[in-house]
Amino acid sequence: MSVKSNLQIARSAYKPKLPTALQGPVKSIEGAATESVGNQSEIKELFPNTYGMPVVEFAKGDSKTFPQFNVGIILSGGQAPGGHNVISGLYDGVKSLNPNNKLYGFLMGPGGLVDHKYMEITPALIDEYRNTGGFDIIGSGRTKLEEVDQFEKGIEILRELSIRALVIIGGDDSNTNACVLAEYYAAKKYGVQVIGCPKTIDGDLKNSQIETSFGFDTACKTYSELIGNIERDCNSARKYWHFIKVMGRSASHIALECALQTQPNICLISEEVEAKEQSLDDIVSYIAGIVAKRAENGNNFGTVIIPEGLIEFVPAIKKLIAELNDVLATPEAQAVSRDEQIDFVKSHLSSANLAVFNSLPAGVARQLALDRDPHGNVQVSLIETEKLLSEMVGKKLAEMKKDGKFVGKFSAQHHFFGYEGRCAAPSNFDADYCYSLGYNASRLIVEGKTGYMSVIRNTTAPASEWIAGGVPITMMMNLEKRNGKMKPVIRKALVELDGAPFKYFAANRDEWAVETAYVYPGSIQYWGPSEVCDQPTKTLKLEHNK
Ligand code: FBP
Repeated sequence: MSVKSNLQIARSAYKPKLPTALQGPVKSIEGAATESVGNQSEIKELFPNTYGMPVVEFAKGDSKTFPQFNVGIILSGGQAPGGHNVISGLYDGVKSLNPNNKLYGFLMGPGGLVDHKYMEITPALIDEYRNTGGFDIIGSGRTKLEEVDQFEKGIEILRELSIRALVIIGGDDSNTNACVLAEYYAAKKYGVQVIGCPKTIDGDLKNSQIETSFGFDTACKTYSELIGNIERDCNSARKYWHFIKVMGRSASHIALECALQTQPNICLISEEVEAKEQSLDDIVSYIAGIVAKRAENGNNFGTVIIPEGLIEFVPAIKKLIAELNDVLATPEAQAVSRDEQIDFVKSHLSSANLAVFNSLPAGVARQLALDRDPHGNVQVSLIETEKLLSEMVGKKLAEMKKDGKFVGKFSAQHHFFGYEGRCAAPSNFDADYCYSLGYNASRLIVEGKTGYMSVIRNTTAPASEWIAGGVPITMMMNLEKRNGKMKPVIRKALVELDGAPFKYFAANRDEWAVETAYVYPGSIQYWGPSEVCDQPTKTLKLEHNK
């Protein structure tokens, strides 16, 4: 029998808050026809049945009765705090429409749909998981749902279980796949709706309609607690520079939010590195310069936050990765054995990219050349950028010492915070937000929507004032190159250098570099004063001028 912690027991009684509009029967208010964010004619041609649909907002409506229906749910991709609350919100939502409705969970991600592995979500099961972190209720996976065979295998089980709608909880790639599936089922008139839910700790699934992806809040608060603890240790011992890499495969939202919360001496932002066309040497010189400046004041310690995706944003390395992706996508590359792949890749790179490839430490070059996730992304979480940078900074400082430009000591510690935060018990924000997203999805289903993402807005206001509705997924799409081919994908939201969060950081970072201006956020609190328990991220507040 599993034993629960006292916190888990107390937390299971928490009743997530819902927007007022969802607390009872709803009516939907539809806006004007929409357009995709880019490549409008191509996206329209690819999605003839789901393109151009209006944005939908829910308001209080009249009570109605609904015939019984069943719903399926899939957790896709990396874990994010609050996934269980999306499921409990959806469960409560579909039961509120008709108590005989059933919710089925497909096991271990989209693969569960294809392989017909599922379980019914029962009242006892859902009660075990309310307000808990993790995706373990049904498991998650990264199978890419994109082949007609998979869609056809899916419809077999959806029909067998009389499932009317499938909810896919995922990031940009998984929601792109949800949209492709929605379009396919609509084109075939299979009568199954597909609804997406914006998940990812990375925070890069946001746009004019989606304010934040769920899990970002809790993950950032968890990492910020740990970074604050390290800062305090570092300010106590005064002998180490801590190089802390934080997750976020591509965008630097997590690094930036953690910096806003903890005020480290240095935080690198990948998007700025790219915009300023910085080389690895430029980055190393910047860090070494700050280490030297602090040493002049007798401060041989500090903290550096490094976004996980940094290496991909260094322009020379980005060019190399783009060519590697093209080379690896060819049938010849796929026929080559893994042992021979590095030699194959080297013999197919242009001379400029080969020079960059050869200049990288062997382990980093190997990671860039070989390991891809099923969506074709470089697995940046496996690249030890924090060690690479501290080693290079150490070398630079040794040279500076010879020239009398560095007078201190440099000793580094390394950390990588990623998995530590992805399954944390959701903060009040994520618990409420996720529950609302799931509950809201049930309303999109009875409104007959497909190819929509469940969306909750106005999230810097109290939950009762949140705005609930749906946005057509095609509206967020454009064409991008993936695995060597142009594909319709949801546009990833990177850190905007003219956005308020980055501007605030940039205006303060020089002071934080030299001063020891650390902030210690402490652990997530679930009970207590609202300014401690119910605050959204600093990113969200700055973006909304709060
Ligand atoms: P999602 O985009 O699927 O939410 O996952 C994001 C992420 O947590 C990244 O931050 C990280 O690079 C990656 O997953 C790690 O993947 P894995 O869980 O497969 O190790």
